[in-house]
Amino acid sequence: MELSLLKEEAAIQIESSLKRVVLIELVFPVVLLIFGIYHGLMQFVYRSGLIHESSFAHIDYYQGLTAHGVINAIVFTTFFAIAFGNIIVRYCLKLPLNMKMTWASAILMIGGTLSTAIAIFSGQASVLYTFYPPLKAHPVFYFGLVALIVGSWIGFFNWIPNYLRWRKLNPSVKTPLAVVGIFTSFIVWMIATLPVAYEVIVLLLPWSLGLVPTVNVVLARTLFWFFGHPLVYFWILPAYVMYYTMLPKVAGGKLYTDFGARLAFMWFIVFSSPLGLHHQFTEPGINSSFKFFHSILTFLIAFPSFMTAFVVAASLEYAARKNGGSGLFAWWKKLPYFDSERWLFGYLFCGLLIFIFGGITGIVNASYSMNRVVHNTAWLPAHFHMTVAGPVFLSFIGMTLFLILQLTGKELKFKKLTVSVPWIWMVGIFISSGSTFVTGLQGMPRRTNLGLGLLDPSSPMYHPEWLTPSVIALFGGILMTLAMVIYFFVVFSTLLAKSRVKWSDPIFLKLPMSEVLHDESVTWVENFTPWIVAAVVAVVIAYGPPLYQILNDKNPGSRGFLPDSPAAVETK
Ligand code: HAS
Repeated sequence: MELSLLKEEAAIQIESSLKRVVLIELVFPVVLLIFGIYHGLMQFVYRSGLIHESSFAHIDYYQGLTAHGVINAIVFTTFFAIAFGNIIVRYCLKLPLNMKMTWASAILMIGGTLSTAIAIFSGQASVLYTFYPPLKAHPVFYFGLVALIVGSWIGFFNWIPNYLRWRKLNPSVKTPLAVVGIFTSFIVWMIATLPVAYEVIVLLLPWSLGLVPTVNVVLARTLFWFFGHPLVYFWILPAYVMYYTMLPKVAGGKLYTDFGARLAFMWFIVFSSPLGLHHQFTEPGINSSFKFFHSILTFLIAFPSFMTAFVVAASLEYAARKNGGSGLFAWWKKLPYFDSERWLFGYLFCGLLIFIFGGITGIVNASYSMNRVVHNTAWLPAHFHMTVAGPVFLSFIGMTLFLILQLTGKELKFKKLTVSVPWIWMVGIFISSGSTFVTGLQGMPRRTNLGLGLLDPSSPMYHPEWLTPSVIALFGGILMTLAMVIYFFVVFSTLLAKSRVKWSDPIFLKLPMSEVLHDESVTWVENFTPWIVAAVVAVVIAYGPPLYQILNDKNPGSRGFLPDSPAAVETK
């Protein structure tokens, strides 16, 4: 990043132990991403009808899809959130972290990831990233997930004493906005992971170990989506931290309003969780009035994102005008879109552009009646590639590279190539998701190896009208893969290059932290407690009645299944 951009920033000396652990938390998932991205490309290949096989290179379609989802959406995001949180909390509160806890968290997460990976790559956990029953995985898969989640809890708990100490030392100062954002993300994570921990430990593990013959599918899936939707806000909130606290600075301006950002974060705490039934509109065994209630609540969670759109756009306008922009629209020209000294801008900005469409399509999904048209169709992966693979993924890979440079003291190699990554990725997403939105509306199913029937000319199920859009989607997927090949090339050649500093030299960290244009003081958005209490109340109201219904239904339970057979597998 341009040195002048970081010139006025406070430099915080980072303990070498923290440097090591954060680098591991950043680089380890990037290495796994190589597999995650490869299996993403293979999804496009299978789904374009290019091959008519159930596996490729000894990896089955569902095995590859599971690897793709688990690595990209669960492992990469959780590791990044912890690494970024460690850095934000250390940098903004200026208090050293308890390193034993930091390492314990990282080791548990790595161990968990490896055991999950063993289960997936040995073909014993082809259950997709949603892992909901009756698909059944090897116990090692579930143990791995538990370790990953518990490791992330430890990472979060480790920040709390520092926060409380900082509050004592600075009683009349507002908590730094970036810390508020990271804590919001992990408060949402805590609320979300409790039901999924129950699902995995109490329902799935005993079933997978053969201790009980059947599992309550409706209960398990309800607990999963109790986790699954707030999970998406756990993903997006670190990106929002960057949009509010760093993007304005990188663009050359200031954050437009501090109050707007804090209100958005607090709103996420309350409304991220009580709405997961919008993933289960078609699920039998849940009263439709509960589903309709969750549909209404879902519209409330779009509010902080709409607000973010306005606050970030206003901050960008301020930056562009400071850069010499003028006029009603002409100021857009004055943002550093392709500035190789401010390469981080493209990673954040392209994500925002993609998210406009991810957000609109989310609102379509949430509308109870329209959901009937798109549920379980190709529309869904198009939606989530414009959310988790848009703003989340681009901001995370951008910040990963930024932190690697800061922590190693290395110079960025191939700046122009670095700038090109988010733009190529964005074009790839627009092409691939654009055409899958269309086929989704025509009823093309998601999570399906289309080459085995629907896109096989020799099959009676052949849908010739889906061929062209699917090949266009494949082209988009190839562009996305190209962007990532460039990204890996930049990251690894930077990592392997000679450093300006010795490994043992002290590291002084500088983050591009934006000043605030309107620094309002509004006390009711400056305290977590009332918002957490409101979140618990909202969860009880939204989930109490459906859970009561599910638990009181006479549910025979289900035996385990594998994705390629309609017959149950025997439980021992
Ligand atoms: Fe979603 C399914 C509804 C947001 C991820 N979602 C999914 C799945 C994933 C996912 C992974 O109601 C699939 C799960 C599965 O495997 O089955 N989603 C929503 C709604 C929102 C939403 C209402 N989703 C996200 C985010 C995700 C994500 C964020 C990941 C990070 N989603 C649903 C529903 C389903 C669903 C249903 C289930 C459907 C089904 O049938 O299964 C909202 O939070 C979206 C609000 C967002 C906005 C956009 C704001 C725009 C911004 C950009 C501004 C740009 C600027 C640039 C400033 C309102 C902030 C300036 C440039 C200019 C040119 C002005």
